[in-house]
Amino acid sequence: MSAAVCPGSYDPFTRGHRFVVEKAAERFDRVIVAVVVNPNKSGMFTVAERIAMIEADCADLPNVQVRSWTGLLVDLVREEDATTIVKGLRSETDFAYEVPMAQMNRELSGAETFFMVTDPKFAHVSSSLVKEVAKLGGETSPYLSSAIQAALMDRIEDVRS
Ligand code: COD
Repeated sequence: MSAAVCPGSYDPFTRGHRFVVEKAAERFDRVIVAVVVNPNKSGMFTVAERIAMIEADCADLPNVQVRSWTGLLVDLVREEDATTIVKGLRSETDFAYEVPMAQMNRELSGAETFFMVTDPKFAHVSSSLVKEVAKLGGETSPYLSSAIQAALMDRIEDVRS
């Protein structure tokens, strides 16, 4: 049974992230979406909130599970009995950032990283840019599910009030 881990911050989960997870779910028996906790960074959403949003967004993908992780990614890969890490690629900037991590992860544990080239319509989409657009009153529906869009607008309102 093949299993792959899709790690990320997912603050919040965008349609670009969803594209990668969906493609992975078509190709692996089991996909574990891991919200990787960065102890030095506080996000707009808590890890529990991110997990709930991703679970709702991926409810139609029965072989996708969502969980959090703190620590070395390859330890999660081992714990989940997976062999593969799946990452999304938007540009040569992502490529340059990801290749050393892929090489390190292979050296540490033998885990391979598969790269999913994103749909061109999501090539400019990142969680941080989408949050900025939302804060400044721009339209985010092309980049977020309607539930995540509503959660983001609520959070922005909470922070303002
Ligand atoms: N289209 C397609 N893919 C996308 C898009 C998009 N529009 N946006 C983002 N992605 C991809 C990213 O390239 C990434 O692969 C993934 O989706 C998650 O993206 P983000 O932005 O939510 O998450 P990042 O980039 O902040 O997450 C970084 C990780 C936590 C995945 C990374 O730091 C990591 O692997 N950490 C593990 C720590 C570790 O083990 N380190 C030591 C060995 S390297």
